[in-house]
Amino acid sequence: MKIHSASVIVTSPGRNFVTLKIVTDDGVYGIGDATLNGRELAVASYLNDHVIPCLIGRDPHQIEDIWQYLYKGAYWRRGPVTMAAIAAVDTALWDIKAKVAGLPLYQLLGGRSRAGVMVYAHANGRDVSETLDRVGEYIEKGYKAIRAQSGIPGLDGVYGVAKGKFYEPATKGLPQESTWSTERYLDFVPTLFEALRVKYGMEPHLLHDVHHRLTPIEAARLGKALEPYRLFWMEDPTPAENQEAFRLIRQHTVTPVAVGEVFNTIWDCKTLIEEQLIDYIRASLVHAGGITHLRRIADLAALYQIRTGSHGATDLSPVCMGAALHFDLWVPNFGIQEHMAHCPETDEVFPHAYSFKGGYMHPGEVPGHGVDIDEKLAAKYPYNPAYLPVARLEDGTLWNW
Ligand code: GCO
Ligand code: MG
Repeated sequence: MKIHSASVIVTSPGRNFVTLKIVTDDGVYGIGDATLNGRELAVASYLNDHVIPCLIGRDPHQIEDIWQYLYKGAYWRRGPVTMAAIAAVDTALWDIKAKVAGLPLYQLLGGRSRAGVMVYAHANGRDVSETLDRVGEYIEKGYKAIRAQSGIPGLDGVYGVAKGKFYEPATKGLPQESTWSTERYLDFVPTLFEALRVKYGMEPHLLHDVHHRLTPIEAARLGKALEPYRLFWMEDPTPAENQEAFRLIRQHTVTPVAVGEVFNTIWDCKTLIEEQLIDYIRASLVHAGGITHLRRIADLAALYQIRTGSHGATDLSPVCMGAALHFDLWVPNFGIQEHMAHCPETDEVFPHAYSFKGGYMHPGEVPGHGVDIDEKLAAKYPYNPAYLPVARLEDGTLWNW
């Protein structure tokens, strides 16, 4: 069996997605997600101009060798563009292998380790009372775990809070600017979680995303202040380029910490894992080199009782979601999977076998990863350039969004 051809499909059914399709000489095909929010065409070009020519004629079953060839063979290692491209190839090849075997992908990884994959939903509101309502709606729908974000008094346009009904941070045109104040945020967040625990009790798992906004000592303070509300996790409390920074957070709080949605390789989390500075590793299949590399990260994390909590925002396509659910069903040190529902247009372009029931998702039993792309429909949604916002402090200093 040989790789006969490969193509990149860029489509925007509600938001932009980049999808790689690899076709074999037997006519079997696999697809992989290569979406990098706000930098989509860089990955499309990397694939079209530099990766696809190297794939033609190779044996699609040699997933590991192809991974190493694209990683080591480029000489220039790591980085989000490279790793998203490698991930797309890897995911498409696992899809092909599983289709040829006639098995759902999780069976090739070692079979299922659990009955279903616990997912967390996103509840957000302009103020505490709206966030309380949204959390209540997700509890009604059966979710066991809910991430809560809220507008902050005195700030407009806070991370994670929708302007309309549907939260999507990337917007058309140049990046939007928002104002950030750590002082206002730190005073406010514990009041949100206090109100949530008063209203819903201790049972639902509650999560919160700090979105890289704090310094280590501020993150330590927040973690400590949130301890009475027993968060499932506090996410991205400070930027993680400096992994050692998390030592300081750990000295002060037992609130569990989750990091990694912007990581690309095992090197980004080596210290965090080996020194047990985090509790959940959030690397995603699409931005951290596909199943082949994510498995390596998860295995390292397992040595230290760190569990997975893969990124699953709407800027990861249903292809990533489907493949991630196979991974989650297998991975022994699974923690939780993020689930931010896609809009109906996206779901139509990417028909999928995965489903949700009672707080858990399942990848389905069809051979492969169970997600397809309707190319005719995809062509009706041309690329629509959009950027993520930036944040500035009240005095105008550029901050972390
Ligand atoms: C999350 C993330 C997202 C990111 C988005 C950036 O935890 O889901 O923080 O909301 O902001 O993926 O493109
Ligand atoms: Mg996040």
